[in-house]
Amino acid sequence: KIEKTWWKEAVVYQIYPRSFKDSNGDGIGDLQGIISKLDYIKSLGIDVVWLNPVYSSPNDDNGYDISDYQNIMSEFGTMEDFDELLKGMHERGIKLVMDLVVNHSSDEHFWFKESRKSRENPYRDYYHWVNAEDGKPAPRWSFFDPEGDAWKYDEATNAYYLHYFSQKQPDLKWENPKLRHEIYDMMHYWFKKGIDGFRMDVITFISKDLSYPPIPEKYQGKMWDYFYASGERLHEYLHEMNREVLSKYDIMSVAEGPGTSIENVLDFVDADRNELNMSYHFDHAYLGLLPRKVAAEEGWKLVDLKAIFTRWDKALAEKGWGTIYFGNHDQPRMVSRWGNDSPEWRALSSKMLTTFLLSMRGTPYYYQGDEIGMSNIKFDTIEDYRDIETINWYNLTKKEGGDLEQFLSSHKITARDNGRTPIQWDNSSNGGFSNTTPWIKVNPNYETVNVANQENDPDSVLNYFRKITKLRKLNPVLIYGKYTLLDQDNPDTYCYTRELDDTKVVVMLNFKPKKALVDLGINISKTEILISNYNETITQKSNGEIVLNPFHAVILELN
Ligand code: TEU
Ligand code: CA
Repeated sequence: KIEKTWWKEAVVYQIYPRSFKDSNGDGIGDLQGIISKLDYIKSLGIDVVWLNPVYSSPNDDNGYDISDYQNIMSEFGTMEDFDELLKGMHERGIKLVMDLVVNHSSDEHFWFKESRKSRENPYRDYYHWVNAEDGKPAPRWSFFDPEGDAWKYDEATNAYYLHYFSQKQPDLKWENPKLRHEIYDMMHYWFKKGIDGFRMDVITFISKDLSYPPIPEKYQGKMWDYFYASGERLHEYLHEMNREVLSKYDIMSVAEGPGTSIENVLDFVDADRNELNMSYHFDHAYLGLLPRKVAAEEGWKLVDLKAIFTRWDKALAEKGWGTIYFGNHDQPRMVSRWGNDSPEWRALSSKMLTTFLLSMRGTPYYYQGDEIGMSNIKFDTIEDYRDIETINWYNLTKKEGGDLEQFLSSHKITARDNGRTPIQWDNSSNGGFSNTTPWIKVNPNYETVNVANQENDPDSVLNYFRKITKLRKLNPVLIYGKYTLLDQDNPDTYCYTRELDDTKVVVMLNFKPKKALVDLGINISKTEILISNYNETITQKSNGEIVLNPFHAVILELN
């Protein structure tokens, strides 16, 4: 029933260019830096690179505020560099997926500069404006502007414009067909250059109710995502985008889907709807956190994590296709959030988490640096932060006389900058990322956690990742196999089977730094170890219980 395609079989590796590799000594990662590492990227055994935005941008939100969709950000290089990068990837059999950021543009985009000039300007209707004399619209939540709301007063035309994110990220008005067709033309431009798909930034937010009603009671205080993602013309636009653009190329599309749920996900990814291929949700990302990650609560429980992934697998078991991720540029490092980043357990729990990501059903999205077990930098002062989200929320907390100590300590767990520190290539200064002071501090553990000292260590996190990407490719059961959760109430372990035709494997993961016992009704002597993060056989007690070591990860094939 599930149709086989390349993007279902792919492992996606996300590159955040600003922090990947600096080639010209300005402390900022760039395209030539990525080009210099293409053989390393190839060595990982991944199939697709998702590249965060590299378009012209004032970098108010590190490239998610685009001022020219068809030019390369000067800090990252030139269009010639881009063409060289794309060619270098394709020569190595690696596909390139770009970031499509069209819920909003930069306020420095030509369109917005025109739009704000006058109420009669031909570009006026490319954005959401409400004239002041009609009264300020009901407040909307702004992710990055907690002081105000998402409506910003603009003197020039005595009107308010809408920005769900920063004040420099005005929302585009998809209700205007002229705007939609400008976007489609831009997408064609990139597809004609040969890119292989788009990751679509907050694409769920693009449809708005132009009466701009107050946020309904049922959404108050919850994740605003669900309200912003409830626009009634959303699927009309996605279907049109598919008809006008996506359907014309052999490409993949993945929605970054705040506000998607197991109830509505098939509306986006059921192939029969001719909209998008995949989407990613946030149900686990906020597990144990207050809304918008502004503070960490009591933490999370493994049984809840297991329930979330099992629910999502069920929702996509017959139709559509899912994504599996822990890390990205908006998340803290996975080993700090879900594993244990102490020197004793960092490598082992990184391999355990990697085993999960590469043995689930759905395309894995794997974040740069997780393949060597990079961990949260845990900044002590606000001056070290670069992320507009953290800085603006800190300033609000300060203005309101809030607890700044608590703010900083919770952000050591949750802040996005934890995942944005430079890749640690070797133990030279700045971790080999740059020969000058980087735009953001390098994690001081670069002297021990780096690519160079893992390259030739057969037991390193890096070589474990290389092993398991290969294993996944050789075992379609890990890609297309039916997923069944086992032992669901076990608070310490996550065990499941994958079955395809007459092949059956069992995955056993211990999420804790202590031994665990699991009774899965499996006779170890009738199995073969496909991969394990311990170089030893599995112990099974006479009563059938299997002993898992701390942070043990093992995939067994049942004979
Ligand atoms: O993130 C969208 C999103 O859901 C954000 O609210 C994100 O979850 C939050 O900032 C995490 O604390 C996308 C991009 O991935 C993000 O980097 C951009 O900042 C944002 O859209 C605006 O473009
Ligand atoms: Ca640079």
